[in-house]
Amino acid sequence: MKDILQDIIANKRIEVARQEEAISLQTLVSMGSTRLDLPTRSMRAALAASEAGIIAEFKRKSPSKGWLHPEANVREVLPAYELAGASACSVLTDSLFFGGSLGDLATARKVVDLPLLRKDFIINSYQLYQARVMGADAVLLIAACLTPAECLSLAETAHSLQLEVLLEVHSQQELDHLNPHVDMVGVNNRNLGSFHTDVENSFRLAELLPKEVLKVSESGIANPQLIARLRKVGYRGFLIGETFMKEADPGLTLTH
Ligand code: IGP
Repeated sequence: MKDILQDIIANKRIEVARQEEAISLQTLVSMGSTRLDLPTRSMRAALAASEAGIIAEFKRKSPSKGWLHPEANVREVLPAYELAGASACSVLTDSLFFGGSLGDLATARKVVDLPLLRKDFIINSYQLYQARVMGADAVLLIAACLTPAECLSLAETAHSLQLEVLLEVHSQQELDHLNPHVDMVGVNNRNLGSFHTDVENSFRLAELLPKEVLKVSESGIANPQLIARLRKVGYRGFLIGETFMKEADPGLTLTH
């Protein structure tokens, strides 16, 4: 079976090329100049300071689960996440596979004060500028989509735009993507190629992660007991989407 990640990346290359054709980098930067002058919020600091460390994700659908919440509205869900005590929010901006948009990110910026993560498949620097202009504070770089050299160059550019970098790894080998511009490392419990999800992956990799970097566990997190166990082995951030988004009222689930 062809790995879904290859399809996602192939589509992403076409999508970003089209976007760049429609709005050049120069135009994007001049349109976003007011935003570019504003400071960003530190997601790393918010997670380090919190006893809970929840990064609550806005995700309408996923390739593995299909539609979770087609009608979900950023204007309702994000303020509810904030009220319920989330430390940060993640907004999926991929449209074809996850039903999101950059508009969702821009709306998110208007309705909450929390640090915002642009969650997408970032393959070139144009997407970093988009993230910054639309109001993101941090970006996800996925090791499985990038070479270590690409990852370094994107992380440098992200930092030059005051965006923090969350590097996502799934295996020990991918730790070769670590570089000094990585602020947080996320261990994805889901294999993006096969969708197999196993939270033990975070436990397996915990001791191999560098001490100084803030550790995030991603995907398949469904109960507070698991979060307590993950905290014991050093994780300070917990990226949760499906558990919240499959409910009628995603924000409410976070309080229970
Ligand atoms: C959230 P879950 O199982 O709680 O919905 O997972 C998040 O970790 C997941 O959406 C994710 C993701 C990604 C999505 C992790 N890495 C990369 C798209 C791209």
